[in-house]
Amino acid sequence: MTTPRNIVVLTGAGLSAESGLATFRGPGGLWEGHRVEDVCTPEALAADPALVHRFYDLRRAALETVEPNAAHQALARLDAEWPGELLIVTQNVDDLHERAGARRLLHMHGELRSALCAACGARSPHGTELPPGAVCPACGARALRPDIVFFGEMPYEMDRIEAALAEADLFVSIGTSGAVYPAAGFVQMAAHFGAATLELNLERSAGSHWFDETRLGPATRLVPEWVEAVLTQR
Ligand code: BJW
Repeated sequence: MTTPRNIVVLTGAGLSAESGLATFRGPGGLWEGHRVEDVCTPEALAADPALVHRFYDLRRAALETVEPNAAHQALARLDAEWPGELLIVTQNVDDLHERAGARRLLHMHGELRSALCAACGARSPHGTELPPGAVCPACGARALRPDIVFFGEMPYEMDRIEAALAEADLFVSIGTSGAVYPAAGFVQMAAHFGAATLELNLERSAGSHWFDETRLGPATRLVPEWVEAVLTQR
């Protein structure tokens, strides 16, 4: 691999697993016993808003009990020290990347500490419980919902992500199962535009065969090792 200049990093639930936040799929996963795509939908929210709001209240409260781990900290170091372009695209709705200090970051699947107005589309910071019918600070409608991208909804900032992938010469995917699109397709898009591709994961993902290289192990070991190497090579 020649020395990269423009890097796109995609992160998933595996990055926060060692901080104590459950992943989605597999034994002990957040949605164990359910197909995520059956319960995480606008239809499920409409059918039982109290249940869905309560679920995200508990997830939001759980953020108080966890801390960024060595993998979040290594990516924040990369953000601070990498002289080229960098975009960290996280599918995670927790705030551990920013608490570690990352800035060149976007949350494509929304954020637990944000509320979305179903009436006007405004997004507002929201750190406490969010009952159904809470008032939107922008338009006054009683229409605030968790700012989470459900199945069938468009992820955030796709234009910006696709532009970064088109310019990337290195794409790195960390701790994601490759089960959910469009994120699962980023590796092919990056490769199409000529980027080298690297996967860091505890086990092979659904899309492992698309990557030039896969390294297996816990994120708290693999990510600091990779960041150290890429900063040393530059
Ligand atoms: C470790 C580790 C450690 C563990 N160290 N690693 C048919 C074909 C193709 C697409 C579709 C289709 N039918 C429908 C679709 C589209 C649909 C989709 O992908 N469905 C699939 C089920 C097939 N996607 C959508 O609807 C999306 N929107 C959309 O497509 O809009 C249209 C569009 C068109 C064109 C362009 C763009 C858009 C929206 C998807 C929204 C996903 N939302 C969720 C829920 C958030 C709410 C919540 O948090 O409760 O986002 S689903 C859930 O999955 C969450 C995650 O961000 C996402 C990905 O999960 P992730 O992060 O990969 O976690 P896991 O648990 O799956 O994997 C953990 C990984 O970590 C594993 O690999 C472990 O090995 C690893 N790991 N410990 C390192 N210590």
